[in-house]
Amino acid sequence: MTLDNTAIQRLAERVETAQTYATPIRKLTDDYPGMTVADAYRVQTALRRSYEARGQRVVGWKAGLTSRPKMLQMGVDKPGIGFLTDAMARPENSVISLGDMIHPRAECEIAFVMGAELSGQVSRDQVLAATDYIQPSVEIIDSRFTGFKFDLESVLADNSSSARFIAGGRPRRPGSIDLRTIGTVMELNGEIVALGASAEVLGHPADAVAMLVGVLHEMGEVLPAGSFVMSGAITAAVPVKSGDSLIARFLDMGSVSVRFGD
Ligand code: OOG
Ligand code: MG
Repeated sequence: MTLDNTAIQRLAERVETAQTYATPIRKLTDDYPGMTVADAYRVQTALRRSYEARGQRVVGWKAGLTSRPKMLQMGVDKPGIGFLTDAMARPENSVISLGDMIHPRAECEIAFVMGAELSGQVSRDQVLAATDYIQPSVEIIDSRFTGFKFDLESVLADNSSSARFIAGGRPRRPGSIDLRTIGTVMELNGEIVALGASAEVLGHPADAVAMLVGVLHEMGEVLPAGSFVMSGAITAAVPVKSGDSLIARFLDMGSVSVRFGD
């Protein structure tokens, strides 16, 4: 840690303003080159507390940069986490407004709904045992940094680009399906724009949840029962614009459809 509490608070306000007004900012490390990953999570925590103080509720967490296609796309080689609030949730088959985002991109992800609390260093099997069900999901990310360009510290402070998320499709019990071999096809306006398989996510998406629980532990937090957890994009993220329709198909798990508006 290199930044004092005043700097952390100031950076959280800078990020919150960029998120609220959809105005791009320089990456935080341009002004604070000594910023560490621990500092970045302190900014993220300050941001979370601020949203909670405004009445938003944390309903889950997301892992990000957990697949090679994502790491290559963003030029970052380590995964991270972010929080999800009720204000970010959108129903499937709805029209999602993009006017309040800067440069949104869509991702196909396997989501876990937790039946039991998890904390500390946990194994893949412990994650699966604590999972009530898994479900297809789509995440809409929106980096607050100019040109969608950042480093690990900046993106973590920006809550890992979290913007919106949609759960849908057919929920499955974790024991009823091989979580490594779920094929995904993303169609944008009827064209296939991204193809993948779930093993891209750290070899097994439950390992991304284990990573996330470990990071939470370092932040002094646990993953509560009932949490909605996204394990990270399987493929590179795809830019979306008003008027687009998106269908994310998941092998043996149905699909998630949304349309985008102004
Ligand atoms: C960071 C967030 C990455 C994922 O699923 O990999 C993410 C970014 O790429 O902007 O949500
Ligand atoms: Mg994501």
